[in-house]
Amino acid sequence: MTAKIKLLQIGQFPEDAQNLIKAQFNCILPAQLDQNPQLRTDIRGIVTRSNYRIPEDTVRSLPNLGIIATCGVGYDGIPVKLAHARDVVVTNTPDVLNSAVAELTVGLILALLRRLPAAHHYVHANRWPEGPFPLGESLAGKHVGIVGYGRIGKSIAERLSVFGAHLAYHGRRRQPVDMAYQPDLTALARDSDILVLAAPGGQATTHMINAQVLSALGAAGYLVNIARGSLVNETDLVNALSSGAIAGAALDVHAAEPHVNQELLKLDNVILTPHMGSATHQTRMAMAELTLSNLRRFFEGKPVLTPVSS
Ligand code: 8YV
Repeated sequence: MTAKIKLLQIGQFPEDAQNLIKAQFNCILPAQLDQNPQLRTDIRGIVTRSNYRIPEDTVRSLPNLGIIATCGVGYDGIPVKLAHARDVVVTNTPDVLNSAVAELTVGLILALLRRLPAAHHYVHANRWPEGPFPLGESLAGKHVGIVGYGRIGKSIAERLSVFGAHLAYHGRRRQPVDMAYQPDLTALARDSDILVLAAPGGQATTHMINAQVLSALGAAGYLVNIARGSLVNETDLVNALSSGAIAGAALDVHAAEPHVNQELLKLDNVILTPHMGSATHQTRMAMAELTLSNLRRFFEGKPVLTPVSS
């Protein structure tokens, strides 16, 4: 029986996905590598998750590294240029998670507009006899601006159109789609009731949501972030939420995961979830299987299924 190929595993995987990967590869954890540096020459690949950062020194320290496979669509935590310069293949898992992330986005929007967490606690605290819970807002007829119109942005738009929302998008370039394109982010915020962030993380989008954009979104506006915490200047967001410059926000992603900005915890007009956009059994298994397919094909000398190009 041939020895399993050794991979450096960065990040924890859900149990079912972890078992799938360990059945086919020998997963070495960073702590093991620190204790046994001689293992570095044995490591042929890195398997990771998209919300983990891989230091450039890690890539440089593995002389026989051939592939970095991330279980997730985002690769802003991977030094892709360095990897490619060293002829290391990088793969991600696009498309298989579009529906799950889009579904959560719709859920967060409805939770904000209808104040579902507060309504739940109102009944649980036996406060209903005090009188009816305050009226909420309809999604039908709302103007929703989508920032980042890639695979996930498109999946979100498909679902929101069914709810009768009016849609527009902002991105690096106009796309051949039947939807209003707004090249100016502040203008999109001004014209939106709800601003949904679906753009990739990275230097180009860091803090793209700042005090100016939030002011344009306005006192009746809502911000929803299911992309990356880095897109939002959280200090500006806390100020906007605290002052009423915007009505509310729902954040599934955060600047310093798994730690959340403590100022946000003091506010009652923000919904916070733990980076769970793709966190369904079905989706995470599909992501793990695609990650494994990429790894297997690479080591069999075949083209990987979903290479990262840039
Ligand atoms: C999480 C995501 O990274 O796919 C992404 O880019 O942000 C999410 O799916 C998840 O932890 C992936 O394993």
